[in-house]
Amino acid sequence: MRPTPSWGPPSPEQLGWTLDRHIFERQRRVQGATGDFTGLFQSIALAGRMIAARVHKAGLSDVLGRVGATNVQGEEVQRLDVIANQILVRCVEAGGHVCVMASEENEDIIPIPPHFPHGKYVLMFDPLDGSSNIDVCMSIGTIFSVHRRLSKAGPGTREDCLQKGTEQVAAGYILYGSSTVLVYTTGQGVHGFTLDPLVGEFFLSHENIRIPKRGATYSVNEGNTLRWDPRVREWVAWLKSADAPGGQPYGHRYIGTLVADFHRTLLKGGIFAYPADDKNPSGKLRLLYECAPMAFIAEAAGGAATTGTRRVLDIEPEALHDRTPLFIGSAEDVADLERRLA
Ligand code: P6P
Repeated sequence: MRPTPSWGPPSPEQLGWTLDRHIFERQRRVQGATGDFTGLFQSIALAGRMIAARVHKAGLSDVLGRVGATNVQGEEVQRLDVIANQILVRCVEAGGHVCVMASEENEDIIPIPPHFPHGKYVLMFDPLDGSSNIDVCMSIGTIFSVHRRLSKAGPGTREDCLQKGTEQVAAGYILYGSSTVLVYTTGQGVHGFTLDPLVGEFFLSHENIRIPKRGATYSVNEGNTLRWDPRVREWVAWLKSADAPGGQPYGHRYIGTLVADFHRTLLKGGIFAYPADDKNPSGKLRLLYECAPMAFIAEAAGGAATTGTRRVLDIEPEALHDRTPLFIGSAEDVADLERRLA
């Protein structure tokens, strides 16, 4: 064992505490684990590294693409979210860990090609959330949700995808920001890993994340104020007043990428909201691959997630692209909102 360096406890890198090692340790503790979940997670992490590499040179590929419909490599310049979608599908479909996938980019379910084995899991994802922010070099992210299949064998079905959020086996996101961070939970603890692009590995950087019981920041697109339910308008006005919890107005932060706004809320506390409005009466954000995975993470970190009147994880999905209003973050901040909308 190498001596602990005199300047302090060894960093995760020094301990080689990578995502792979973390997942293997978890597998060792799970009775009867087959390694299927570990394999799926490794495929997702590989896709995350490949997407990160493309996201962090997005402007360049766009410049290259300006010479015409194809870039200097002769590839057709595609939208980055289409590329991210293809990367995730290709990395996962061959592994034999899933029986079906669903994506924000695909109208219907994504079947596993018949020549690949069909596994026991279901993977749903938003391959590049916030992609409108790519052009202005703002943070974007990938969100994923894992369920166990309900069908017995063979190709997975749409019903395998339409499960309540409480049934998730795992949920997570990859934030492509000033650094690339992968955050995931299997329901017991929330852990964050930061990509070292030189090593090509995710290293444990945020062990057992707990969201503060209350924060001092709210995150919502105030441009929609006139379209909200009046009680939502009153709630936001209250947060901005001297009567706000703690006796001083909350700060306002809004990036416009759910993954980024949620990650800040998870680490610092406070509340993120995308309420229903008269343009989006069911809300804008999608249930299966945006709100349910974020709600699973928030609750595993000691926070909460509501539509305003009910727990997000209790919603029975009816269709792949169902939308829902979302208020998510510190337990006490969410409870304040629920009291106002009850
Ligand atoms: P608005 C990005 O387009 C997204 O789907 C989420 O990532 C984000 O939270 C929301 O929409 C932003 O929506 O209407 O404020 O631009």
